Parts: sequence; C-alpha cells; structure tokens
Amino acid sequence: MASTTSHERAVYLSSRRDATHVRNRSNAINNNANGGSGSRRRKAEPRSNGTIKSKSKSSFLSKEVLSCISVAMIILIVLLMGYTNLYNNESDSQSTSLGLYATWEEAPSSIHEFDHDNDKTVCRLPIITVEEWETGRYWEREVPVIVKNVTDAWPALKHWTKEELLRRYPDVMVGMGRSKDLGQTGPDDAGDALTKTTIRDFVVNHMHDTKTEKYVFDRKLNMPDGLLEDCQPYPMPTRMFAENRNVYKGTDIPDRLMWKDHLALTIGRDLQGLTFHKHNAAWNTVVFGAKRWILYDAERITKNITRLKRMTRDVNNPIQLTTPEWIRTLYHMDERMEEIRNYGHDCVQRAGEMLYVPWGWAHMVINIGDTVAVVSERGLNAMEP
Ligand SMILES: O=C(O)CCC(=O)C(=O)O
Repeated sequence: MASTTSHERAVYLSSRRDATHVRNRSNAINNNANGGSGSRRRKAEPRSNGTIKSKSKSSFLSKEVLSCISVAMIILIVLLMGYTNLYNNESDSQSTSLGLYATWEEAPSSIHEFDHDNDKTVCRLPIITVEEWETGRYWEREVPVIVKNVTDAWPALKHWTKEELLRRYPDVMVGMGRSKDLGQTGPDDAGDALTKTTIRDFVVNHMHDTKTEKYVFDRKLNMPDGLLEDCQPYPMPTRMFAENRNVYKGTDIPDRLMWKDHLALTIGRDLQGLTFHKHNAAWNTVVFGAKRWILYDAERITKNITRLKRMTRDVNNPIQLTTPEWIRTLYHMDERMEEIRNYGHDCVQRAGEMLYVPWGWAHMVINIGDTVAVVSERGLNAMEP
C-alpha cells in the first residue's frame, strides 16, 4: 500500500466504511429476525430484564389463581356454615318436636265408637262436687263416684298442654309398657313389664307408634316436684296427708289405709287403657282427654273368681284382649252387658273429673283421644324418686 496514491487510499477507505455499514445493517436485520438473540442484543438487553418481565407476569397469574382459590374457599365455608346451621336447626327442631300431633286435642279420638255420652241406662255413677266428696268422706265408702271440677285450680291445666309439658319436663322419667301387660300384672306389680324412659322420648317417639302400643302407667314412680305442685290442691284425703304428714301418727290406722302424698302420672293415646284388674282403693283424675270405664262390683267377684274370669275373658279362647277388643267382641255376649248394668258401671270420665274406685272393684279403661291423668292409691308409698 506504500505505492498507492492518495486518491486510491481515499477510495479504499471509503469502500471499507461502506462494507462495515452494510455488515452492521445486516447484523441488525439478523438480530431482529432472530428475536434479539444476537450477541449484541444480548449485551444491550441483559437477560435479567427479560427475567423480571416474565416473573411479574407469572406473579400476576398466581395472584389471580390465589384469589380464585380464596373465593372458592369462602363459598365452601359459607356453604358449610349454612349446612351446619340447617343441621343444627333440624336437630333442634327434632329435640323440641311435638311428635305426630301438635296438641293432645289434634290426635285421633274414637269418640264415635266409645263415648256413649253417659247414657243413664249404663252409667249410674253418682256425679258429685268436691265439697260433697270431702264432707261425705266418700273415700271411706265402698261406692265408686265421679267428682266434678277437681282440676279447676290446678296449674297442670296450663303446664301440661303438650307443648308446655315437653318444654317444662322433657327429662322426667316415666315407665312405659303395653296396656295388656300392665292389666295382666296389675299396675302396682308391673315393674318388669315397664321400660324406663323420659317424658319427651315417650311422647315424641312412642306414644303414637301403633306397632308397639306403649302406655305410660307407672304407679311406683313418684312425680318429681313441679309436676306434683301442678296438681294442687289435691283432693282429700291425699291433701290432708300432704299438708300434715303426722296426721296419722299416734293413731292405729294401718299403713295400707293411708293416702300418702304419692301421685303418679299416666299418658296414653286413643284406645290405650288397662285391661281388667283390681287393687286397693284409688282415685284417677283426668287432666286432658277422656276415659271410658267398665267397673265391676267387688262383692260380686270376691268370692267368685270363676264369675270374674267368665266376665272378663273368653273362656274358650283365653287370650288377653285389649280393652277396645273386649268391648267390641265380648261385652255384648253371654250376658256380660246385663251383669255390668246390674252390678257395675259403664261411664265416661271427662277432663277435670276424678273417678274413685273402691277396694276390690274390677275395672278396665279405654282412653278416648290422647289422655293425661294423675292417679293415687291408698297405702302406696312413693317407691322411686
Ligand atoms: O287409666 C287406665 O288405663 C287405668 C286406670 C286404673 O286402672 C286406675 O287408675 O286404677
């Protein structure tokens, strides 16, 4: 190049500048076409920049996913809470449930079949006032009577509606059994025939179960306070004993003749009721519902057990009938009706009335509708708390 002219040098330099320019341009085009992967681009746009860009995009996405998950979880929690509430409400309403019918009165009642409206040809019982009962000291007599208006002042009228009884006394223990078994053993010795449960369980789960026929009639289970106070004033002589337990002290009245402050509760649906049995003198006061009674004179049967059997059973088929079955099939046969009309009573006891059964009288009962009653018997202690 030492021998080249200045013109030639100028041309040479100019052509090198052009070549570099073309190379740079084509590099730039290549870089663009390769998405910026060229070495120059790498230098100009460090990867760290790209990384930051893609990181912020993915963190945006994960925020979206996170918020979706949170919303889903909130919905799930709300749904779970709703279900739990529903479940709680359901079990609440189950535990406060009134069973099949909201009131005693709404339950089925066989009035048409079993309430004869105390037809005078069959119901010959004297119906007396509380004053007459007390001044006449009927509990010392041998005649059955019905006493009116016994429960007029009893708080039980308010406290023992179905709703209130279940609200106030759901956990009070009662003994339940089949009416037939209770009649068979007699209500005072029915121990083994009874299952202990609570008032609520009986009323809600058993009372209207037609398959099991359960009836609450447990004379030996004393009524706890509260229930007992709901029945005041008791009729005499129970009242006399309750007010002054020493009333019999120093007298030679035997224990079996005392009316102690022992009351028992009985609850049963339509058509339940004890089959024929007899015991010491007793009173039975209906608070709700009604009872049809067949009473058979003690004198007529005390020395004639065969007559009692013939009257109360079918001798050719000595299976124990329920009380409605007895009325339907046996009552009008073999002179039973005549016998009862001459030596017994066939009466309907209504709410508020007390029926007094003297010692030794055989009797059976049919509840007409849901029936709640209180019973007491002479000489019977409060056996269990
Ligand atoms: O109510 C009943 O089913 C039976 C009543 C009874 O036998 C009684 O009180 O002595």
